[in-house]
Amino acid sequence: MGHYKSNVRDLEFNLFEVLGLDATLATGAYGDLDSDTVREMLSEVRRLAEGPLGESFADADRNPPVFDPETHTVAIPESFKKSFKSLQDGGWDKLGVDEELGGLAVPRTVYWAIAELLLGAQPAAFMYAAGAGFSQIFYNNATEEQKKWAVIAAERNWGATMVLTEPDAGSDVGAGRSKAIKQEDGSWHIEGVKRFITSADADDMFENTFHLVLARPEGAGPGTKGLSLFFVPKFHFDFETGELGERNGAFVTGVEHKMGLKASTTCELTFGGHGIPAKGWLVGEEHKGIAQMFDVIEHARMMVGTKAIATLSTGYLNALEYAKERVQGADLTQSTNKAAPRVTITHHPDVRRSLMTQKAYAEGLRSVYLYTAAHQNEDTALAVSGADKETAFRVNDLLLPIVKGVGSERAYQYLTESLQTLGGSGFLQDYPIEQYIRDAKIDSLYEGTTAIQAQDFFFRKIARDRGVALAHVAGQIQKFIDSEAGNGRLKNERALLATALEDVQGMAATLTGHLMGAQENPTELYKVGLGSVRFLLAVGDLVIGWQLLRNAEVAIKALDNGADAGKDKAFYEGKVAVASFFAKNVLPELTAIKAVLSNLENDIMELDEAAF
Ligand code: ST9
Ligand code: FAD
Repeated sequence: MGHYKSNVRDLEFNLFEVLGLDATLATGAYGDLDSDTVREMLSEVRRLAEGPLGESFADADRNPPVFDPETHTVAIPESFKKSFKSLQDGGWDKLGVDEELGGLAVPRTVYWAIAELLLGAQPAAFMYAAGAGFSQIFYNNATEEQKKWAVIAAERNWGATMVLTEPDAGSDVGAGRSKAIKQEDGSWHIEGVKRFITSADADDMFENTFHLVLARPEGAGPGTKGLSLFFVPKFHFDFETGELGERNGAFVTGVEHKMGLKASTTCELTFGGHGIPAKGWLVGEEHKGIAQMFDVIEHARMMVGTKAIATLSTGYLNALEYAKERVQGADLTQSTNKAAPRVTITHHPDVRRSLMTQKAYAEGLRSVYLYTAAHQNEDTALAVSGADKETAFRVNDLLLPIVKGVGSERAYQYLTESLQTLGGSGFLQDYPIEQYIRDAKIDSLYEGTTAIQAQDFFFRKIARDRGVALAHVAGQIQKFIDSEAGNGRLKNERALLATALEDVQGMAATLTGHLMGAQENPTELYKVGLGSVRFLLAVGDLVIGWQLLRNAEVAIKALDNGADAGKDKAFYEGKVAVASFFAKNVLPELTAIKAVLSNLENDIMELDEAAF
């Protein structure tokens, strides 16, 4: 058995029993795709993920890619390349892209469920395999002529990158200094140094790689709005046949040594610094770069959140397996009896508390990302929350910082509980959890740090949206609170959820008050900045608690209908227990957060830096 432990049963529960995917597929909107096919796909990807894909997980960590500055290339371990090939050979890199690009259309819920399995087993492979997805986004933004290039790139399995960051432009993408100089033939020369570029070199895994690069055309204005997006291939190619030509002037000039996710190359990429111009082609229109790049970023943020959640889930399942076997100490009620029989650690209350917390965040966040994914298609959004096309779009936008920001923060936080469950053994490389923690740390950093997610969430997704999406989600939660969900058995939990909803609404009102107050007194805005990460995490807990209770409602119905005495019964009982646990143990904490946010002061903003 490899390191990865999937939870396909829970994925199927969410897709079919909670989100009602059968009904959507029965409309024929996705061609021949039916529930059986989706189940087969999940079980095939599970075999891949638990088998060849995850096989090189530890090896590629201990023997990371090696950079050769002479040739500007990296050598990636053979074991990893074999794993990557298993993903590509299965055609999973093409899932979710248009048929024109060689893909298969599936609902986004199915896409992300499958992505969870791949990301949990070998996240770096999923990222290297993003070329077809990038081709799709390039295709959607491209001119008529460029659409053919996108098809070529997808057909020939080229790699792809997103190129924003520079040494002095990280969170502040608009500070980027890379230039684009227009040429007479209609192409552009890109000049500058980009930093931290994922997959910019990939050994021989691809014959070519195309970079989607943000650069500033000469004379363009400052900030993100002055940026344009350019298609810059590693090798030039025949625009009709795809046949490769000369080397283009974009060279990898360094590969970072990292804490984790080592199999994924993180490169410095220099444009036009080696005697060969780095030729690029403007994607679509000028000065649309940041909006076009956000088409990629939105997918990538969803990917990062799903990666983190996938890792927490396998961390929890590894911890659970260990806890069921590890014998240590006596039952607490027998602690004075020195001859009492020794028990497995699952008998200890604190281990149970820890395991149940891990289960709550892993399964709750899974439901959150799948609920979000359901708002990425018109039909599934309508079925799941009654959202029309416009509302679905806004709800997806609202929930993305929760999937990414909350998913990454909570995964990292509770993976330490997974490790703790193993005691000292958790600290060893004999078990995968220490690597999970190292590999998952990046998720709260790239694709916008948590601070950036929290500001995006409040300023853009709530204030600028005038609270429309938030009101839609709050309305769904209120509907659940007012319902008879649980047939009398979730009454207490629904009351706890009602308090949590009021707490979060109070927090939103407080922050909005500071935002309004900033019109008179600009420093009021600092208070939003001081409270925004806490607010994001609090809304995350509310949404997780609600999703877990929705799951419990479905589980109670299944139990009432006489679920199988074997595995199914235990599964459903677990759903009810975890929802109740979260409602009683986590949701009440939001009342304290609300109190903290209602007392925000600017004292630490006024403090001299020397006093820190
Ligand atoms: C990175 C990569 O970290 C890490 C991993 C790479 C892995 C690669 C593999 C990926 C696989 C997944 C892809 C598969 C694809 C599958 C497809 C299948 C079909 N939403 O607020 P303003 C836009 S990469 C949408 O004034 P500032 C919008 O156009 C590096 N759009 O911001 C807006 O104009 P308007 C990642 C948004 O103050 C304009 O930006 N780096 C959003 O100028 C300006 O907005 C980062 O993420 C949004 N949420 O700039 C940087 N927000 O307002 C983080 C903004 O008119 N920093 N726009 O609509 C930020 O996000 C900053 O807040 C900032 C600030 C740069 C936006
Ligand atoms: P900074 O922006 O310097 O942030 C430092 C700290 O200050 C953070 O805690 C941050 O939250 C805080 N901060 C900064 N600004 C604000 C603010 N306005 N308000 C509140 N707090 C703030 N980039 C790409 O373009 N393509 C890639 O493929 C890519 N892959 C990556 C892979 C890895 C392994 C890594 C490490 C990075 C990658 N990045 C990539 C870059 C990544 O997106 C940036 O590192 C990230 O956006 C943060 O930028 P920074 O590192 O410069 O940190």
